[in-house]
Amino acid sequence: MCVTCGCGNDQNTRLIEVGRPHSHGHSHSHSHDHDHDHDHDHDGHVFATGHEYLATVATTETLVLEERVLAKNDALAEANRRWLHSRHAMAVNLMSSPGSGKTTLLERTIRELGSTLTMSVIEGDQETTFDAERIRAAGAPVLQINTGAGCHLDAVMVETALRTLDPARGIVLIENVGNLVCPALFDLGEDVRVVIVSVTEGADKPLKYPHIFVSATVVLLNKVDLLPYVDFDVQSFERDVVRLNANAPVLPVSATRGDGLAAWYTWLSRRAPGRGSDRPRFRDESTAT
Ligand SMILES: Nc1nc2c(ncn2[C@@H]2O[C@H](COP(=O)(O)OP(=O)(O)OP(=O)(O)O)[C@@H](O)[C@H]2O)c(=O)[nH]1
Ligand SMILES: [Zn+2]
Ligand SMILES: [Zn+2]
Repeated sequence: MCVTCGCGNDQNTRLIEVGRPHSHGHSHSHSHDHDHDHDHDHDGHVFATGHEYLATVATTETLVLEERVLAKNDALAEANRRWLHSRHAMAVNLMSSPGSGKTTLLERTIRELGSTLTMSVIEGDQETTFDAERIRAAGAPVLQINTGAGCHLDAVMVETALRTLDPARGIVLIENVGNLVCPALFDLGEDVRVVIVSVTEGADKPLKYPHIFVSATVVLLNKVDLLPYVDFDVQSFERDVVRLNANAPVLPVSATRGDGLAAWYTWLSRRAPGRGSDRPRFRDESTAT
């Protein structure tokens, strides 16, 4: 269950190796027990009463549950990070709204940087293996996680995926479920958080959804090829990102036309294990001579 929005059911999560036949480990029964109290007064406020009352009385319990779920997730994420570092690999968590261009950016990055940087991919979507098939065609090892009703990936899902993927030294790119809200709360064991916004979404996103920007390592502004056709104030977007997180550079890119991708490749390559000067210092290296 997502502690942010209360949706989802982890039992429906599926791990799929694209290209191999798979069987469903669960039945597709979708009958729900839905016996809430609906004290409708039929004045048009049809979702009131039962849910609002439950929300009030459950606040304390929800907060305790939220803390426990997140603490457990954080511990597992730390274990994922250590496991990756022990094999000279690191994870990059890509987060955005649906359709901002995560898979397009990954496809192009794999095609254009794959000869100099070892990359593998974990794809997160509620349903389908569409994205994993695109990544496979681009030439990288990939594993698809389908979260069912889940709105984000978590450290348990990534741990399972990592053990199946068995990534080599290099970078594991994790495309999170398209959602600008819940993924922000869940550390997956990554060293780098990439937040992607496309210019068609509007420049107000940092102020409306601040949490994901506060935790970003870098912000990519995608689809800049469409700037002539949309009302998007790049300067105010950049100003708002800096206000929330002065450490996260904003890189304007077009994943389809190629604008700004050289800067993205340089930024990413510098952070890869065994490269550049400002890459993360891994514990097993800091003691090495
Ligand atoms: N014009 C333009 N279109 C783009 C760009 N990047 C991606 N697109 C288009 O945007 C649409 C969505 O791209 P995806 O890469 O599938 O987006 P996504 O973030 O992976 O989507 P989800 O996995 O559904 O969350 C596709 O039609 C892409 O071709 C870009 O830089 N410019
Ligand atoms: Zn959620
Ligand atoms: Zn995608």
